[in-house]
Amino acid sequence: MKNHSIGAAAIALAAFCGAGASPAGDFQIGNLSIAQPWSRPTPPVASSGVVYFSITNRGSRQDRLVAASSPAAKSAEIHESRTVGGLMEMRQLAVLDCPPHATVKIEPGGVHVMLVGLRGPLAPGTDFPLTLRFATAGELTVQVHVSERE
Ligand SMILES: [Cu+2]
Repeated sequence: MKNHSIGAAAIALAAFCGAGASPAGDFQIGNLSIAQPWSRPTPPVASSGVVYFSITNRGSRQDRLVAASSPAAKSAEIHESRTVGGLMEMRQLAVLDCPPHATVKIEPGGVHVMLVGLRGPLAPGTDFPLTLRFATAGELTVQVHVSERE
């Protein structure tokens, strides 16, 4: 009996975590795959954090990332870093295009999702949810893994 109920709970949890979470840290919605969302740990005083991942669009039509949000911060913005006159600056993007049959890499030095107004430090080894809203595919919540990379 006990094993039965544990099994049911595990299945329910898997269904809840939902829309195609795989052990590799990849998430699916519609024609889109979100691979390996990660974020750097932040010191206690930090008020912002940065999230990286990649979006693969296997479909034949363009989609676009239109919004992001996370309980880890007051807001989540799509930003682009670029060097202008020798200085690195960031600007906010209204949307991020995801062309058909292509992968958009959201990685250090380029486009990123900025967590503005962190509610607490991002601790190494932990995960937090990030909800991404796409114009066509809809809304998907991924788990962002906090780790040092590079
Ligand atoms: Cu930024």
